Amino acid sequence: MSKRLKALVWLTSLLITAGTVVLIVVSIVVTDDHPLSTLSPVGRQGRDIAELINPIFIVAGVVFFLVQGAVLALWWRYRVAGSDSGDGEFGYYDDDEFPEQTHGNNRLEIAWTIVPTVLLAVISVFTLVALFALDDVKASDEDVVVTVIGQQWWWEYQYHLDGNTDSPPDFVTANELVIPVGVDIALDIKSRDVIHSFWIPKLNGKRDAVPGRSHDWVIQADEPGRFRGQCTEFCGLSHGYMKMVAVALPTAEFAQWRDNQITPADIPQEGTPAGDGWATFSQQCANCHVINGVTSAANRGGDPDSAPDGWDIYGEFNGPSAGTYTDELVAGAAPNLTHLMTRGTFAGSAFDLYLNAGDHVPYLNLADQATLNRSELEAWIYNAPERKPADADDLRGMPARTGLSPEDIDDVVAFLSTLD
Ligand code: HEC
Ligand SMILES: [Cu+2]
Repeated sequence: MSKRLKALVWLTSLLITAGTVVLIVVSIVVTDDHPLSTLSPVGRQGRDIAELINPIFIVAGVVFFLVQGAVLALWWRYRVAGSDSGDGEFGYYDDDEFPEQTHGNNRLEIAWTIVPTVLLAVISVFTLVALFALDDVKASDEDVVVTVIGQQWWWEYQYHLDGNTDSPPDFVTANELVIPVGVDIALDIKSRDVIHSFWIPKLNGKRDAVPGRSHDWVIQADEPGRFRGQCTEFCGLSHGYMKMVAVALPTAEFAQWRDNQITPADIPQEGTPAGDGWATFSQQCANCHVINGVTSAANRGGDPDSAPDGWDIYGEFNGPSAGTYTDELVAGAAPNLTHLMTRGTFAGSAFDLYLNAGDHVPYLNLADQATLNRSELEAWIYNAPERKPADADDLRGMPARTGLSPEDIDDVVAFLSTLD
C-alpha cells in the first residue's frame, strides 16, 4: 500500500468513527426532548418499552466496544511495523517471515457461540415480559373504549363511553385523541382503506390499522399534556402528513370535554355571516362532513330513512353506491366537524388550527383564548389538495372548492367558528 493510500484509509476510518460517535451523541441529546421521542416516555406502556430498550442498548454498546476493541487490538498486535524498505511498498511479509498460522480454536469458538446465545436468551425473556405487559389492558368493561379508524390521510376517533363497541358511538371526533390522565384507555384500531399504523411514541409503541381487522391497543398518560404521533405505515401520497395528537386532560377537565362533545351543534341564525356560511356549507360540504344536529340525512340529499338509527352521525358513503349510509365508510368519509374548534390541529394534525395554542393555553378554552389560524383554514377550504397532496378524484382526501368566492369562504369560516 502506498503511503498516500494508507493515510487516506486512516483518515477515512477516523472520520467514520468520529462521525458515528457524534451522531449517536447528538441523536440522544436532541431526540430526548423531541415530540416523537420514545426516550422520554410519559405513560406506563411507553415506560415499559423504554425500560426494555435502554438496558439492551447499553449491553449492545458494551458488546460493540469489546468487539471493535478486539479488532483494533489484534490489528495493532499483528501489524507489520517498520518494514518500509524505501520503495514506497510496505506492509507485506516475505514468505519466510510469515507468522505462525493457527487453524481453529475450540475454546474460543465455543465461547463466542455460548456468550451471544446466553445474552440473546436473557434479552428475549425481558422482551417477552414487556410484550405481555403491553397487552395487559387494565381497563374494565364499562370504561371508555375508543375505536380508532385510520384512513387516507387522517384519524377518526369514535368514543364508546360505555365500552360497548357494538352499539353506535356516543360521539365522533378526528385527529386529536383526548384521554383522561392516569387511566388505561382501550383502543380498537381499524382502517377504512389501506394499512396504517398508530403511534404516539411518548405513550406506547405502534399498532397497525389493518382493513378488515380490529386490533386492541391501550394508551395511558401519567400527566396532562399534548403528545404528538405519526402514521408509521406508508399509506400513499400524504402519508407524511398523517399525524395525530393525544391530549391527556385531568379527570375533571376530561369530563367537561366529553360532555361538550356529546352536545349537538346549533343551526346558526339566517341573515348572519354564520347563517350564510351554513347555507354554503350545506351545499358544498355537508355531503361529506357531518355536524351532529345540523347536517341530517335529508339535507345531505339522501333518504333519511336509509340511515340506520344512531348511525347518522357519520358521513354519507360517497363511493360507488352514493346515497346509502353505512358505518363502514370507505375513503370519501370526512372528519366529523361538530366540535372542530375544540381541536388544536386539523387535517391529520398537519396544520395548527390556532396560532398560539402552546401548552400554556388550556385545551378546553382554545376557541376562547387562542387565535384562529384563519389564513391556513381558509387556504384549506379553498384548495385543500394544494396544502396537502390528495387524490380527490379517487375519493381520497378533501377536494378543492375553488369555486368559492372570498366572501363565501369568510362566511363558511364564520359558521365553522361556531362549532366549539
Ligand atoms: C368529497 C368530500 C368532502 C367535501 C365535499 C368537503 N370535504 Fe372537508 N374534508 C374531507 C376529507 C376527506 C378531509 C380529511 C382530509 C385530510 O385530513 O387529509 C376533510 C377535512 C376538512 C377539515 C379539517 C377537519 C379536521 O378536523 O381535520 C375541514 C375544516 C374541512 N374539511 C372543511 C370543509 C369545508 C368547509 C367544505 C366545503 C366548502 C368541505 N370540507 C368539503 C372531505 C370533504
Ligand atoms: Cu397512514
